[in-house]
Amino acid sequence: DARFDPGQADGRWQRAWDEARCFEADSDSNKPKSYVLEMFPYPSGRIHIGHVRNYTMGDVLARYKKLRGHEVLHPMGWDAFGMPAENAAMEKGVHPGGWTRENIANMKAQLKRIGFALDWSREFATCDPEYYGHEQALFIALYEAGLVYRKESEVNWDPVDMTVLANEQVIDGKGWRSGAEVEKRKLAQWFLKITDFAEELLEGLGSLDTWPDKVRLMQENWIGKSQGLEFGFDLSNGEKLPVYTTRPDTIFGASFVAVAADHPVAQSLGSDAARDFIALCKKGGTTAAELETAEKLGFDTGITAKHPFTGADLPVYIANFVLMDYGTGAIMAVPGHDQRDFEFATKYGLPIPRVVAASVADAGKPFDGEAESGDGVLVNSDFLDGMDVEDAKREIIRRIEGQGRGEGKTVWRLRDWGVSRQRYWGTPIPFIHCGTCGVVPVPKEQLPVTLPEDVDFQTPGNPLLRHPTWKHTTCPTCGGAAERETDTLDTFVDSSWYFLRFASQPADRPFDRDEVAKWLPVEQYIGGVEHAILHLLYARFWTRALAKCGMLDLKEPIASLFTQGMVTHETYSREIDGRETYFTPGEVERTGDGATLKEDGQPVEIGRVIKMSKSKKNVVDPDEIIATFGADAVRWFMLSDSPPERDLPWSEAGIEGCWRFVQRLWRLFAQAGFGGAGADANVDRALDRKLHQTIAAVAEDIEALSFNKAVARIYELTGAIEKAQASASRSDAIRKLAILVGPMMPHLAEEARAQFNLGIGLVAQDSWPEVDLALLVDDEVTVAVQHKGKLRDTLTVAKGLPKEELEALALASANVQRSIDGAQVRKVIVVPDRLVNIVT
Ligand code: ANZ
Ligand code: ZN
Repeated sequence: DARFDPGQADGRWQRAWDEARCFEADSDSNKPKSYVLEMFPYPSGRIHIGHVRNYTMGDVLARYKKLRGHEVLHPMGWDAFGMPAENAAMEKGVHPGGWTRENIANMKAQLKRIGFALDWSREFATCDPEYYGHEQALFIALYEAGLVYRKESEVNWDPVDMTVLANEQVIDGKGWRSGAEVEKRKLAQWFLKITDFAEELLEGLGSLDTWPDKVRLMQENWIGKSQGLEFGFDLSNGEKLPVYTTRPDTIFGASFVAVAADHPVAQSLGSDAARDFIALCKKGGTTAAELETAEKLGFDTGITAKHPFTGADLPVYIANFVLMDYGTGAIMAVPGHDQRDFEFATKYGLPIPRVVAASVADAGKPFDGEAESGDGVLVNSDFLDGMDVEDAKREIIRRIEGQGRGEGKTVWRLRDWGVSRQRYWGTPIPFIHCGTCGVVPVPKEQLPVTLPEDVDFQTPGNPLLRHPTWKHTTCPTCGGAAERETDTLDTFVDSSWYFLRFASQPADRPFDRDEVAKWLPVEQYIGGVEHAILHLLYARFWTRALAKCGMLDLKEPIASLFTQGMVTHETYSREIDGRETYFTPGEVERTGDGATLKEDGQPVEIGRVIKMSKSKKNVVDPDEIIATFGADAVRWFMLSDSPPERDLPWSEAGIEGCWRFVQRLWRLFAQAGFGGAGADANVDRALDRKLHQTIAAVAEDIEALSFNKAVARIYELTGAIEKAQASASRSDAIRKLAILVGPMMPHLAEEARAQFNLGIGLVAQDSWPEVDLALLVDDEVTVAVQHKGKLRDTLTVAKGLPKEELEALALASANVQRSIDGAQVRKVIVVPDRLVNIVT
């Protein structure tokens, strides 16, 4: 055919790969193994363009590794539990399970249409009872290892919906759905002891040198190891108040002391005013970030604290920016050098002494509207004056320890992981509460504890708690009446071990340790940077925790991580009735540097180029563009132009260009049969060299995930082949080009091979072309060989080849031999890099 028709070809080859079971991974294979994984999607309903980019990258790598003779594991599944399914249930009256299954079916069909080389035989959804049953077994194993516990903890409580809210569901202190003022409540919650692994998780980052630096830094900050001092103030009421500081050097700059609203010192105050203030503090958000930005509020307790060196009486405040669960829940406040303290002191008219300055001469310099948290020398600090910050820290710690008043201490920002969710659509926490025996794990043979099907979402609260029968059971220990735990697990638990289950799927256990060892660690993990902290830290923690339980021989689950950029597009909007209304790219006509709405021809505003999102309508639908341009043009676009870690601006012109390139390649593939006439025309050394250099370079680029560079090289090679005269080299280059583009444009490659006889069998199961190393040398020269004053042959040789070798090559030439025709060679004149003249 004159044109490549993806409408025909795409489906044909997708079926052919399925039938040949091309992409099913064999754990018992002797080949080197490659585990290529992209973050599995949440089945929201449709694949979006960000998924397409993410999975295309992984797919190119997986297909390439297969061509390199690796046994490749490239699985796909569904992160299927979570809130959106329950929201759909509440809004549309559908069952979360049915909604989720339908979405999975749709999205799987979409992924298939893009031709991803996935091992669908290993597919699972985290909402499969089989999967979450194994998860329950793992949770119990961690419990038995002492890594799971229950504790009273504060939650966001929506008094109207009668439900616990996640932090993201609290908007300006109000429930996102009910709009009611959110309260803080104490509830018994399940926790995983990630803090036991804080040191390991921090140290382990050092070995992850192929992870992006920014991700490692984010995890480091999240774990937040700080070296400081804990010491006690003597209070005017006779009690001792321990505080924690990471800047003991600034102790002479402390002008007040502050405690959290939950602190015993605050709680013990009897006055109404104190109680009102504490209630006020409870209203705001609880996260450190919220506290950072919220207005600083304080309440003077009337108590004072004696400064350990100056003897001054410092006022003790309750302050809303002090957290109860960090350090000791109390601080020495140094307004000159801590911004939160600065804002507080400014508001309440407290002194702001300077104790650190650029030099001793600057001791009296006023502050410029904000705290100075930087380095310098100590001033106005008695025996510390003139010291640098580090020396002063050591000196204060030494003196405080000497007084027996406190000691140097390491404090971690990392908290234990609260995994309780008062929700239906999650993994039931496999425990039973018995009045006699307490909290008892569900016996292994009773797993999985499955979710009841008949649930009601029209009444607020947790459907599991309300269910008439589900929670009633008998105690596995004493046989008495008992109740099931009605909390379900945070969905981040589901994604903390799914990569193990992909590698090994025994029916009776979560995974097989030896089989996991064959595949893990994941050779290349690809996903969004939004998972830089939680998901990736939890996955690392689970791996270490399971290893500690003796279930795994693995420290780090992911050898190499790559975080891809987003797909972006400008936005189109217009103000209608005072509200910004957005339009899709399809509804808009671009006119030079402006844009109009197709419907009414009136201008619309062109907004910034931002991540594609439904709310801003700046989206393209993968199905639509695949229907128009075929999977390969879309895949090619996803890899072209932008480095993969950068954002990729979607453009109509760009995808059209990709479509044209697909057709251009098709026309070129059609020419593979034209070998060129005559022995002399058969070799095109320049093209050979270009081909082999490209084979080597594309391989390097794909291994480095520099897909845009690989794309550029393929454009170059294509141009070179098009320009070359017909020759055996040219035919060879065309055949090999079909393999080179195979990982990126797999349908085109297969269809061209089949139609134009470019090789045997499926491209997907072929081998990456061998590189002829001799052809990689770029500094080659063409040397003319003369006999009887006439040009008989040309030799392409490495520059600077010694005379004797040139002479030997020249005499070995078939053309030269024919010309000499048996005559006696009397003399050979060699001009290196240029000429060989043979005299007979
Ligand atoms: C005095 C000081 C002076 C502080 C100064 C900082 C700068 P990082 O380093 O992030 O761990 N802090 C201690 N416990 C707190 C709590 N429960 N709630 C809110 N803030 C608390 O932060 C440690 C610093 O945060 C500590 O060092 C303390 O303020 C404050 F120039 O003490 B600092
Ligand atoms: Zn019991």
